[in-house]
Amino acid sequence: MKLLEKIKDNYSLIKNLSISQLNQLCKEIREFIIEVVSKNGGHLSSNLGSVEITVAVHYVFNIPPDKIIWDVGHQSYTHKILTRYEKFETLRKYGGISGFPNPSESNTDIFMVGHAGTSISSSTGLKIGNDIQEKKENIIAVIGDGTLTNGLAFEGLNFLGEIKKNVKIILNDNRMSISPTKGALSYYLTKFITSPIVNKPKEEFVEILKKIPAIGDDILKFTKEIEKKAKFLIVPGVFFEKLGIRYFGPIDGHDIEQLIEILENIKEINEPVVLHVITKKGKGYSFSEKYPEKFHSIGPFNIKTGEQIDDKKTNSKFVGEILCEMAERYNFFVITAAMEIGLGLENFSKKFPNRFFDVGIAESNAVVVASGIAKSGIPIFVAIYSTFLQRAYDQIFHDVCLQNLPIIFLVDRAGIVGEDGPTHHGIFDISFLRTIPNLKIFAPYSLENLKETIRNSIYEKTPTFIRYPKDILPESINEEIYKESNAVILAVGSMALNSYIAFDKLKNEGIILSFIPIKEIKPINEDLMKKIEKFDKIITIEENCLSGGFGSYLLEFFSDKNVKKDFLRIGLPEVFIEHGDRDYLLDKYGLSSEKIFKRIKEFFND
Ligand SMILES: Cc1ncc(C[n+]2csc(CCOP(=O)(O)OP(=O)(O)O)c2C)c(N)n1
Repeated sequence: MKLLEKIKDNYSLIKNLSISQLNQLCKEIREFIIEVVSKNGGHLSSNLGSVEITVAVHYVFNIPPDKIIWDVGHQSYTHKILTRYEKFETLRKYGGISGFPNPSESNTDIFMVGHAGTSISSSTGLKIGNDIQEKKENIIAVIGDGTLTNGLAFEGLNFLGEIKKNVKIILNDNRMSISPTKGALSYYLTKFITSPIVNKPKEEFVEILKKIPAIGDDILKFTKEIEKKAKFLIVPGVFFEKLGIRYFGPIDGHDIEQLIEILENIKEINEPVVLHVITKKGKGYSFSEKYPEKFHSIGPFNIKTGEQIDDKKTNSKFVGEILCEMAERYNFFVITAAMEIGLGLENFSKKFPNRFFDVGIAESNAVVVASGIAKSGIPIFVAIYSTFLQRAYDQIFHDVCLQNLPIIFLVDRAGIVGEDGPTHHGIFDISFLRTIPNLKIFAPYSLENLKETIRNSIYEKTPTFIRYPKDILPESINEEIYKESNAVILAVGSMALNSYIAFDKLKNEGIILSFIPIKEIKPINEDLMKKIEKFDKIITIEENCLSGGFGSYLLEFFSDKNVKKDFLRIGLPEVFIEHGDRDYLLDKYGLSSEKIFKRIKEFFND
């Protein structure tokens, strides 16, 4: 019988396992992760790299009441297997368990997360709150080296070092973000890992740690002693130590025995601690070891060949090609925050390495660097997912729009993304952008249109945002169609095709409408307003939340002019949309062609 089967109803049983059984357990977990991710898709490489860390934390700590706070949360599959084994096969499926921590699934998930950089700050806050209530819980934050490049993580360290709360940080360092980790800090960590002083006295270090007494002031004395004896403890950790955080490591993150030994010891230290753990991204599956980037986040794949089953064309790849073409003729830069591959920029970065920057998981930095480049007079594209653009809201306001700089934002994954769920859907950008002066928002509705918009954007004189969805847009779409009707459909960007299908079907049922696909969201296109003035009924359809969206924008426009129109606004409700298949969710929330058809029909029947 598999060990996983034995412990499935009570994961605390892992505490009774021997080291060789724990190794066996890790093997079984890896196999299970590979099997499920090959069917459901997911973050394979990161999870294969963090199996031993997770098992060791569960072995040493009592969860709950002790708490693991995952940073990003994309690496929590082993934790999910231990705490909800029977549901793991439903990973990322609609109605199944999420690919990220979710407190509504289990009391061992603390925060619902998906964006990088929060674990140190939220752990510190939790500890502050717990301490005043005299709750004795260990708090362990697990953060990757990629995520450590995020500004929020630095801010968190800075505060934790000052307030000196007992938070244990496990730095899972695989030298990879999605692509190799960028930035000076990564260089610094790597340099010490590979230097001979670090490697030499590792055994000595473990011996010393073994001797740390369980409680009392002696710990401090002993840790000081460690610093004197084992040089490598001091050298690589200077960065953390200067911030007031004790540093241990680096240690092998796949050596469960060593992990347990060290965690047992640092458990007793009543101070903030960083344990620096070295892991291999994609560990234990030949394809993900070889191509950790490809398997960072992957759709269903064939286990034997490593081939992704449905490797669809995407808008991202298409945009990457347009940028390559344009770069032959124009001089411009492209900047991204750790999402080169997802944004389809691999070819661009290879062909034009001097015109491409990946700043790491640092969206606000990307935007302010772009503002400097734009100020110097060179055109610059910021390529970013809609959801992560939220991280740079103030910079868009303060450093881009207030300065009226002609930066072009390629806002990918605008709309419902699917299996990654509520932290990743990009459904708020129209709303949060459209209130800011100076900027323009475009939502191209076809590939033809997307290409034209990007090509023209280089001549824009103001901040420009071009939003496009995850699924590939149609090649082209029927342009404006005017009929003898008192109602018009205004279908925004990604919704043009589904709306057109509904429009056509309604026509067959005798409901005659006019149809206008909408590319320009902001500023309000006055020509368009003139064209639609004659219609009594206006139907807006958009893949954005209704509040603050395009429909609201028009509603405000007509209301301000005291013009009465009958409005039907179709869009997403003001809720956090769960994870699941994109088409399924579009249908559930009324944006499939069928649901659009029904809704408009009802509107006319009413
Ligand atoms: C704010 C934000 N930007 C970008 C991402 C996309 N993203 C998810 S995981 C990841 C890499 C994380 O690297 P690391 O922390 O080193 O973990 P690893 O996957 O290597 O284990 C990125 C960039 C995100 N989740 N949040």
